[in-house]
Amino acid sequence: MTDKKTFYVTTPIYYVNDVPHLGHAYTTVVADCLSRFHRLRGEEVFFLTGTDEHGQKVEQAAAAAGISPQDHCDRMVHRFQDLWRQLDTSHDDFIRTTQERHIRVVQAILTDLHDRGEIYKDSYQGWYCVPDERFWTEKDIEGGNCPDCGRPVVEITEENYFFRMGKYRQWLVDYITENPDFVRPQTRRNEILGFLRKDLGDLCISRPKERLSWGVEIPFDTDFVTYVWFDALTNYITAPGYLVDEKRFTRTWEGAHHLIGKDILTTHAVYWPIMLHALGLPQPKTIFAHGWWTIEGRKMSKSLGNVVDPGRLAEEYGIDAIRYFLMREVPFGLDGDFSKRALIGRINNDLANDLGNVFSRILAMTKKYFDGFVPPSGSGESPLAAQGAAAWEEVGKAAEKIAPHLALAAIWEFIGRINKFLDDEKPWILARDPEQRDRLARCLREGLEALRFTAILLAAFMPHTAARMWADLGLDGGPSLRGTVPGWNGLPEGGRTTLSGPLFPRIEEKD
Ligand code: ME8
Repeated sequence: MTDKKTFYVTTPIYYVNDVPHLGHAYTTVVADCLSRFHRLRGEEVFFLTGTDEHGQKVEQAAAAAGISPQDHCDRMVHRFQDLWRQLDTSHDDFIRTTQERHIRVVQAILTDLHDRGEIYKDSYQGWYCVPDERFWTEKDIEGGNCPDCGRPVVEITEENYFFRMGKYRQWLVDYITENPDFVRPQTRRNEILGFLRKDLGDLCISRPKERLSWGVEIPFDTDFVTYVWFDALTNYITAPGYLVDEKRFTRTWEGAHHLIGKDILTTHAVYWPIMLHALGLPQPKTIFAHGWWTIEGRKMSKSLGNVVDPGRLAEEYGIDAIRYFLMREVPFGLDGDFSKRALIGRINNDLANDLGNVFSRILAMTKKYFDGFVPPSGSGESPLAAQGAAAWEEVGKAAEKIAPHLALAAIWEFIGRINKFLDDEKPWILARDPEQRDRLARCLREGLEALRFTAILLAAFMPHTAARMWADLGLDGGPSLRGTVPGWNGLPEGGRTTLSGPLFPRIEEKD
């Protein structure tokens, strides 16, 4: 038996204290589309998301609420879990850094690296902001003051543990240079290579418990806890079974793709690869850092009161419309701006006009001229089959490249072809002439077949819409392939179609 490689995709594990917003939903939705696409092709998939639960902010928020940090995390984690349920994301696992399975792995890694001399103890000099309880380095502080709150900082020297990261700088430069798809897109790859031109210091990976106690305890020195990033990054190997199920781990890890925002590029493209390398583990296939969403041209922030709740948005406009907008509006990797106006524009033009219209036109004519029954396929060639196959191929290439905008562009090109086919054939005119009955049957049959094919193309990106199309076409189950590519002529003759309402009603723009 051969072990098939798994397509493994991760999102960042989000800070449990944050209110989930559109930015978090973005990364998770793209990971969901990729997962669904690879599953549709019959591949083994592992899709991981979760929450980052240790650190000072959690400790402080719990203290303010008068509860233990663990109770605080247990309360907060639901906000993410509920949102993913509401958005119907298909993750296979949800990891929390406070879980026993994770703590065990973090401690095992620390012990392993310490035993091999990759971690050492040293004294550390820095500038401490007492009211903020935060450490700063010499280059952070501004005129002797905290860069965050502006109050004076004090110089502190304390003992800490360090990871020998600096000696791997050249190794990492060579690895990134030899593996052009490792850090993506190209702009981020260049950014990291630029960052690595300077000397790389060792990484302080501990905090004394007197300063921070809410963290994973260092197993060989219980006066310390682990620095949050060392703990957080490890989640990516805990979940697929590192040190617990080596077979599953190896099979999954070989196909790892990390999706992140550009805000956390250095931790993922410098710290993490070096941690893995020092552990003797292979690198993930890709670290893809996408761009940043602003809202109506402004940074999303609590103080501006413009934080977009994706759950509310989905209630108002539908999950699939939001998914479509996020993926189509901006090429994955670039920054984007969200506005209601742009969202409504996409819904009215692309979803209601292009997709919705072609769907209702074909089903309405099938009802009118064939009482809703699928006409026989007849002989002769299928004018749209080759274009459908080409769209499928483009979608596959786009998924490989992690370019969901290109996948949707290819699908919409196909939808345009179907609309054009109807405009050329003019079934409403054919219907007036009884001698053209066969041609009318062939035309509508072709249109229905193209809609079935479109449902398959859309299944990973807009799963609810695809399922609804599938059901209205009188098909059982959900959109699926026969084999590894979707065939043409999958509609059973005599099947009964229904049009249960518009796929995407137009939205009136309010001023
Ligand atoms: O950084 N536009 O968690 P976090 C696009 N716990 N994406 C955005 C965004 C925006 N405006 N805002 C947030 C952490 N994101 C760490 C990660 S991983 C081992 C530890 C998304 O809650 C984007 O994916 O701050 C970004 O990288 C992530 O949320 C940051 O989430």
